[in-house]
Amino acid sequence: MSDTATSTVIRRADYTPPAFLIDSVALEFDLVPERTFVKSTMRVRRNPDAAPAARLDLMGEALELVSVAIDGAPHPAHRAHEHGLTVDNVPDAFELSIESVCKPAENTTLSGLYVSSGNFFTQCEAEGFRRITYFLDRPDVMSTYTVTIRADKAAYPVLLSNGNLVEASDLPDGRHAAKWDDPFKKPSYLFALVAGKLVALEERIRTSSGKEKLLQVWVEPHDLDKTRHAMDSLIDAIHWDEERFGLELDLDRFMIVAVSDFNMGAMENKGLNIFNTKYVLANPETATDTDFANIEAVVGHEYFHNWTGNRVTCRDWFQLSLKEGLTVFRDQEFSADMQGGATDGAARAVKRIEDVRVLRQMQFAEDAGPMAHPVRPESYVEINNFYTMTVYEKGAEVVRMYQTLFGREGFRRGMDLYFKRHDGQAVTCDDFRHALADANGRDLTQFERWYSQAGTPRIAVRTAYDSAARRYAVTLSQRYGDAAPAARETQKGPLLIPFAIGLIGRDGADLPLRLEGEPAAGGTTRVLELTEAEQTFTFVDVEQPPLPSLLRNFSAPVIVEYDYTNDELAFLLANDSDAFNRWEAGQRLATRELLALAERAAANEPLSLDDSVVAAFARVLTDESLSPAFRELALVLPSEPYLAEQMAEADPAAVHMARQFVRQRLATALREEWLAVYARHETPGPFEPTPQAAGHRGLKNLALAYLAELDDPSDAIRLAVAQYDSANNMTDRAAALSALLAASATRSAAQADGALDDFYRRFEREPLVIDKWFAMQATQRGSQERPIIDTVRRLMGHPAFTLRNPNRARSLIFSFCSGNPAQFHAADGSGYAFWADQVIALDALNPQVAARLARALELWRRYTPALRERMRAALERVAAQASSRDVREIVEKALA
Ligand code: B3K
Ligand code: ZN
Repeated sequence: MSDTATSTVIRRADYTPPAFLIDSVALEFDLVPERTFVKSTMRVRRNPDAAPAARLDLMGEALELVSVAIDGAPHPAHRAHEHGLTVDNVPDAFELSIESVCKPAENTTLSGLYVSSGNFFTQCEAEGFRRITYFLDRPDVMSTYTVTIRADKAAYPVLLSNGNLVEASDLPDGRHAAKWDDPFKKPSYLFALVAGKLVALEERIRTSSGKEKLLQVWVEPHDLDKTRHAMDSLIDAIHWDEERFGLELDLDRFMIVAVSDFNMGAMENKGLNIFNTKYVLANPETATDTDFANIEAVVGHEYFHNWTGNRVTCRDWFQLSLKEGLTVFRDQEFSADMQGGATDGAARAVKRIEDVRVLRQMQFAEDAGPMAHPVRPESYVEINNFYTMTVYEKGAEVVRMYQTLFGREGFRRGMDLYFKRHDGQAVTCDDFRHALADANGRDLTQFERWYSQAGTPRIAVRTAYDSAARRYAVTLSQRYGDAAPAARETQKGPLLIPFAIGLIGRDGADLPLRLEGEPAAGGTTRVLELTEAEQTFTFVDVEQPPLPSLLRNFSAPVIVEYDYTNDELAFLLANDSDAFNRWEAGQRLATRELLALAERAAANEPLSLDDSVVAAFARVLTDESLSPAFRELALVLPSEPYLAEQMAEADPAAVHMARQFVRQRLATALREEWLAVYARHETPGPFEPTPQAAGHRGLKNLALAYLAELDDPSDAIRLAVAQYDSANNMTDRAAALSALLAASATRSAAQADGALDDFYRRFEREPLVIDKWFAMQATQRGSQERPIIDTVRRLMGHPAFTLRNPNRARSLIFSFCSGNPAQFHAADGSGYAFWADQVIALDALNPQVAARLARALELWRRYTPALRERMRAALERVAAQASSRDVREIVEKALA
């Protein structure tokens, strides 16, 4: 094990302020791929609020030190070591100059300064700046930056950094220089540099105060025709933040740059956002409706960070959710407003359902496993492992609960106070909570538990109707389930849970709500505040026994336990005025059936599906008063991983069998309806990227997918071939290809193979589309005779495959390991052996990406005994061979 792999645990409780501050930095880069020379000149002073230190300790990694000078004179009292640079004998305030060299061309970690397609890019969050120069690389050290970049002009005509361009000049020997100045103080993780052969789509806009701003989306020249949607999304995001939060763009120019080698989605560097191409490039031929929506969301997310993250940043990395949870909440609201406006509840519910589905499938699972941690973690080994569903998605739910408690206006008051108090500062989650509390005159002490306790709360609901007194009592009790030990030790007491509820009468209409003690009835949805372990809320004047609609709009990230009958669920699915809960009722109904079927499948018993379930789905399918997007969501069965997670012992094969059985039953029983829906929701004419048109495409393609499940899939094949050939957009073309792949599981593979070849040839020059081509094959249904691991292994040898590009690695390897559970969890353990090989191979190149893949097995203890043992063996092999801190933390926690 190398020294960098030793597992030093960093604890929140150990936070101390930095002993020194760096007020300003002047960076000079001489860009050369093999050896880039960096000179950093810093104004350093002792921090009056910290204990005095004997020496200055700077972080540095993978650097070659050239020289150290203080106030212009060489300073020999220094020592470079594996983790950085120690400088002794420093005065109280001084100018520190450091010269060093880094090696971008050999940097496969994609953290720090690296080369992609011959261009230079940086990624500094969380701790990449230390791979560029020696620094106090922690978010509570905020400095102003000026950056001078020098490079060969022909090879790197465009030179970008944060802030404003203040100088550009030509140098001897075909080199040139650019100087950038960022007027805002920022932590080092927001530094960015880009250099290379790039072109930009440009727009000039005026912000609310009348100032003109330059917006640019930079890409490689052949991608310029795919930048319009990102630019439109950026403009929408700028206007939205002005309207909803009164927050204006503060720089004269705002740039987005796309890069194809990138570890995650995008990065909010001040004024110079760097994006994975996947979240920038789109036109109808290459991008699906989902891609378009994701681009809007991610462009919004990174832009919103300009205030929530950059202007007000995190004191330390334990506070990550301060910026991430809040910014995810903001991007969710942005997307909902773009989809449905502020008022169209049903359209907004579509976005809410999509977000909750991700939360429940991914975050609830994380919270039940060895990586369980609070929204504000207490410790970490490698911070990059804590960019998690909990910090992001559960964090966003925690922020949403403030808005649910205080309303939109109250939430806005809190935000305003937060910026008034903390603009320009590095602060904590407590500071945010205090701003919300003070602005609304509330004590939110108990609410802190949402930040400190891990695990998913369960709320058991009991109801009692007293017809003589016309009273309806709702008793809510909260507890954590059988949480993983990592979560259990954080659980100290009951939470403040906003629990939205409505009561539905016999005719399906909402009843007016009056709680005991209230003077009159008001409204039809009430947010109950559960603060105790158990509490009873009594509604009065209730004329008839109601059906409760619980946790409307998913008002808190919890699991609700209430025994509805199938008939009641069908009634809610048909009638609830809360669109989220209509969907939820259908999911509950399906989940219950599917889990019962999975148990039977595991015991080799015959399967059958209740007609009432088919009837409930048929009603949704044929109800033209519901939006197509909603119907699509309601007709998609709960995912296999989500179902497996609900079993006492997860059995992916049984879950797959049960889910396939229900899909086939719904396909067969409703064949005519699916065909009719397919025909009715075609979108002829020119492609329109609107949410409405996307809704039609989504429902139509779902119909196609169900038809492909029929024993005789000839209808699906006929429709899919025609759709593939005539498609004028990627949504339809990809859906047709998927349907052909699905139909090929029962029928001849000829059409599927032909379409796959055609697809590849057509899009050979579009890497993001080729990623789809790999992913579709990795996630396709297999069988005993045709295991998909064989396809995946074969595709690993395809000339277009490479482990070095994270998108490509994800498209094949991650898609198989996380997106094809029935095949990945093959009884012979072949999937796990493959997983171990790939984690180890990736670890040598890119620990961050390897660690993500490593997480695919973390829930191994939840599986059936035979699978569990095979998973353990694979984990142990990785534990013995992995060298990075990133992967070791994951596998060691899994095995502990
Ligand atoms: N803040 C970045 C994530 C950085 C991840 C570092 N491993 C993107 C975002 O959440 O906006
Ligand atoms: Zn973010």
